[in-house]
Amino acid sequence: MIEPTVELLTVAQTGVDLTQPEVFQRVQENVLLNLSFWANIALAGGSILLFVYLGREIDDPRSQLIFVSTLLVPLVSLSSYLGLASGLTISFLEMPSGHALAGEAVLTMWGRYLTWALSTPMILLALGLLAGTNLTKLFTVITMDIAMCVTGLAAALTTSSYGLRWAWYLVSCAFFAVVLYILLVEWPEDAAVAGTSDIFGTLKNLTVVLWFGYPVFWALGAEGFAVIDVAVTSWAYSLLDIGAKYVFAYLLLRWVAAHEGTISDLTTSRRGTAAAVDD
Ligand code: RET
Repeated sequence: MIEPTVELLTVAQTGVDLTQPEVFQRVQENVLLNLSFWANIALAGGSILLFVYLGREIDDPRSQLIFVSTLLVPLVSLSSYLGLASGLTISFLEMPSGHALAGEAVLTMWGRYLTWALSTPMILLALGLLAGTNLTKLFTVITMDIAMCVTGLAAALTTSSYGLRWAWYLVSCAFFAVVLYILLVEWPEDAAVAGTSDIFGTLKNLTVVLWFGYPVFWALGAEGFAVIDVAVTSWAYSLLDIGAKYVFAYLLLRWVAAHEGTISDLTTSRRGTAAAVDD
């Protein structure tokens, strides 16, 4: 009896014109899917309180900027998951021919890709400040990252052609490659000069490994090859989010709160060198 239920909850027969209350109803009926949202809402709420506590005595302006950008990660996340849980940022989209679920309306959590365009730049801003990088690299990584999220959104929302869904996906991967280059090649050198190599290295590894998971699950999920179920994909994203956002932010803030001097020295020494000109 599992078959019809799954069918009903992930694929809607008249899906394309479902109203928001109907989408909400379907999300509620799929307990696994709904839990993947509410677990993150609870974790984001707890993280916000913990982070405010951790950052309560940070005085140095550069450390404060890292704190604010890190705090924005769970704040955006809470809003993002509320959008999904309420059905506001979910649509049932009819898949084009060539797709494994061609002609059927598939639950698409497009709100995720939209809000990543707000949360991931905050992660990168915090990491870049920690590495003591310059404005050019910060601007590059953040704009490429936003482009990655927006083209990922385009991949998920394209219903006219299966080939074009994957074309958008590849464009998004190209932007991702630039982000990876800066994370793996440019920033480790900057962090070595800044004296933040240890913590930067840990956070860089966590970020690179977990961020790779997102395009993999996009490809395996209902939006790509449809090898795995919508609720399982949603849990995969939710678990990746827990590591890439809350664990990441906790490790970073704990370090910044204990090493404010290192960050503030970085500001002072850069001011006294030609580095300011690079900015
Ligand atoms: C998509 C699909 C298209 C190809 C690529 C993707 C990459 C997504 C990434 C998302 C990271 C999200 C995070 C969110 C935290 O709030 C859009 C899935 C490359 C890397 C860390």
